[in-house]
Amino acid sequence: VDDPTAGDLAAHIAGALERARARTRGLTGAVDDADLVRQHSPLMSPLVWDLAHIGNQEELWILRNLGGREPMHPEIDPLYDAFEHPRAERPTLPLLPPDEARRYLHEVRGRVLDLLEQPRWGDAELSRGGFAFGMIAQHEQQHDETMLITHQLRTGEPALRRPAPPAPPADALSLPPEVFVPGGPFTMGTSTEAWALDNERPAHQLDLPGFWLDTTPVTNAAYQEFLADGGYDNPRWWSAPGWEHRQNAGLTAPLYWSQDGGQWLRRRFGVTEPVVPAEPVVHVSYYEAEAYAAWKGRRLPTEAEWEKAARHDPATERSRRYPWGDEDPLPHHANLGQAHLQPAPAGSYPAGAAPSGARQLIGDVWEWVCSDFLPYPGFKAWPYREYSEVFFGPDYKVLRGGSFAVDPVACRGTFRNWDYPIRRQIFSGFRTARNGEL
Ligand code: AVJ
Ligand code: FE
Repeated sequence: VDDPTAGDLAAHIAGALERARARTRGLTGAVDDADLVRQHSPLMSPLVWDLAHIGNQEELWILRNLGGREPMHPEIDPLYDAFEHPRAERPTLPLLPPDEARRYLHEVRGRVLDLLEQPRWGDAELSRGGFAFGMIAQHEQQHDETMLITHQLRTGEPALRRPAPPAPPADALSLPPEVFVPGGPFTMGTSTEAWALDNERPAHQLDLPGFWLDTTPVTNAAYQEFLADGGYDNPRWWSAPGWEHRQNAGLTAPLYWSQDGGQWLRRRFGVTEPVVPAEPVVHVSYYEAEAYAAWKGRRLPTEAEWEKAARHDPATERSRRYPWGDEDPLPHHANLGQAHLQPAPAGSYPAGAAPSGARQLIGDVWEWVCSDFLPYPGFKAWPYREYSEVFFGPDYKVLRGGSFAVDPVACRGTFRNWDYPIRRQIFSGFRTARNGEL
């Protein structure tokens, strides 16, 4: 989507919107209506809230703000404004019942596709490169990941079809444990990626010292060594806020893990199964990631280090869109788009490796980095402050790279996610780094 021609752009947009909608239908059609209106965790909205919120944001940004149309149902707007009601409160609101929510999404989408066929879409800035449509396709996919998190939190019989797990990589055992990223300048962020969101902008130069980075995300096997060594009981490895949280929340292992005799089990989408040693660890908080890294005598990478490892090409001295190059993600590059309902074994996706040799920077698990969520120099909130700007500051830590639940449209080498350091219902893992020269 860097600079497509107008005709291709409309087709590209229609494809991205339909892909998001097919996924939304799958996630909301997998359970009955009673399940859609139920709250499965106070951390999450009922699925029917996400559903109508998707339609409401599409109406707001495409039909009203881009196309200049009148509101369709102004009385429902406050119900679906994420800042008016915290998630825990949403089940008590007079939400649209599932059938009405589905009808609303269908009506909005019909009008959006009509607008897409017009020679001019409206507001010039929002139209540029199809940005407003791209933002809305990403928004729906982001809520699809949110709904997948709700599915994972949900108890009871499995509801989702589980495709076969990805096959292990042929060369996993011969991979070096870490790769070196040479020091020097690199370009962080973007000013040219048409559908990049405000917090990814603008491109700016940074000069970093060389550092070493884990070739792959930290695996369950490695994490289990931390558990076996009493890592959760030794304050030495934890930061002060991390240890306080570990005590208050009674953390003893990643979320969804349990022990049966000597064996670690995990619950995944309604099925309890053995923890697979070769898979990246997932459902850990920032504080757990930080403690593991300290125990290893290492640290979490900074956000800039992560992005340099994922994008910098020393041969051309420019930043790529993805670790493998500028080509949009294909199934052999990365585990994305809920093609599998789990991360792939560490070392998978050799075709998606970065120039440094690091693998799985994109897809599989979101990776905690040690940086707070802050604006880049020259940041401008656009098109609304509530996407990024209101979250900047020390309360949120950044996650990079996207999980198996992220669609390619909402994933780039520059994409930034953020959450509270205590959160672990998200598909979060990490890799570690250390200072040093080659
Ligand atoms: C970027 C994933 C933190 O889900 O809270 C969805 C994305 N913003 N609707 C979130 C978002 C508005 C956001 N994250
Ligand atoms: Fe939203």
